[in-house]
Amino acid sequence: MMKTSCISRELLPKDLISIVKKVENQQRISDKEALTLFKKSSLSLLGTLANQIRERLHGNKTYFNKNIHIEPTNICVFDCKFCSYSRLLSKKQEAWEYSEKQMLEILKNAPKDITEVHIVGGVHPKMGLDFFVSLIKKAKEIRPNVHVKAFTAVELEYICRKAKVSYKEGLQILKDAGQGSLPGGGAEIFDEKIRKNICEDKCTTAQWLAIHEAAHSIGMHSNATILYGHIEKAEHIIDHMSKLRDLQDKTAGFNAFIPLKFRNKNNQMSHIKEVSIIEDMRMFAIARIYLDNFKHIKAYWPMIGKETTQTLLGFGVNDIDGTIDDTTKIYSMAGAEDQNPKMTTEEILHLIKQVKRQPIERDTLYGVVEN
Ligand code: V47
Ligand code: SF4
Repeated sequence: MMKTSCISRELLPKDLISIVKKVENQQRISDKEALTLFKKSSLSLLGTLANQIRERLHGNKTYFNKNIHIEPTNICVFDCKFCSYSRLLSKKQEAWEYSEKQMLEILKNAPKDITEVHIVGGVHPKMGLDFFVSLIKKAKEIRPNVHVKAFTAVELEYICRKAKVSYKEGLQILKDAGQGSLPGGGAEIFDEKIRKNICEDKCTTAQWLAIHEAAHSIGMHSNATILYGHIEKAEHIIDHMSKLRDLQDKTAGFNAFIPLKFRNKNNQMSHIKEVSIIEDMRMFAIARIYLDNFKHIKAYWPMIGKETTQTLLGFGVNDIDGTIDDTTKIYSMAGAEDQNPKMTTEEILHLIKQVKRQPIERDTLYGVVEN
């Protein structure tokens, strides 16, 4: 039965009426309809629709976890124009390269109650499949109950190519070693032209999708991201989400969609102005409306900032990632406000409660953690 709408039809442009009706009736909207909605609707309409969906799926619940990041190296064979963090092999100033022992030390010293370690870094020719299999096995010996979410499709494409194994074989070897799931990085923008412009030498759209499909086929879940707010247009955002929605229809293996806002400090795209919070709210809201087969929309607070994260909880977001414990450099080097990202559990609870939402601690796969 159709729910009584709280959106006044008289105020809507004609071409939006049928689209709004569809969203309110929980019907899927087409790419064309999504584009019209994204381009033409007011911020308040997008927000109202996204929040209706968020509250239908999750009520006031807002998920977070207790996690740390390990970034094995910032040396990278690729040269993405938006990246502030990587150092080419030839340019080693400000570069780091942890040994296995150092990374295991980080894990040993991490707070006792973390449930996840997120391992992502640059693509280093010396860090191959064997190196990571050994790291994961030892990490699981030290902290058997900590979920290992590791390696973007960009790293995995390189690791599997070097090891001469298929994506499925490579992923199975990592799974057997103890890896639990994949993060969503490396997706950037799937449109071939824009991708070529901002990150031409790393894994292609088809490879990114194939790696996530292979992971899902062996029972490993993953996340998906988009890098927005640079040279892309609304069309590219919808096209990107369309490819994800199609794959999710096929595999149901994605947990969360995470829009990542382009930050412009210290990279080759510094001349591009960062978008405003209005664009952030529009991006997250259209994601919530369009991706009807994604359960979770995540705002990654170290990147977008704590106050914007709170605002986004009214624009479709129901997950804010974790406590982090000052273990990531990707965003601080790109100019994010928080130069030492960490939150205590009390701070994360306060952040969520302050906007009258209900904090729920989750594990990586969205099981509720009872304390
Ligand atoms: O793929 C790099 C992005 C991503 C910049 O799955 C930048 O739970 C903005 O994917 N401005 C890696 N973004 C991080 C990532 C991630 C983070 C947290 C949680 C999860 C998850 C995934 O960081 C890269 C790229 O899109 N990135 N440089 C920049 N200047
Ligand atoms: Fe390397 Fe990732 Fe930076 Fe691209 S975004 S240069 S793949 S570390």
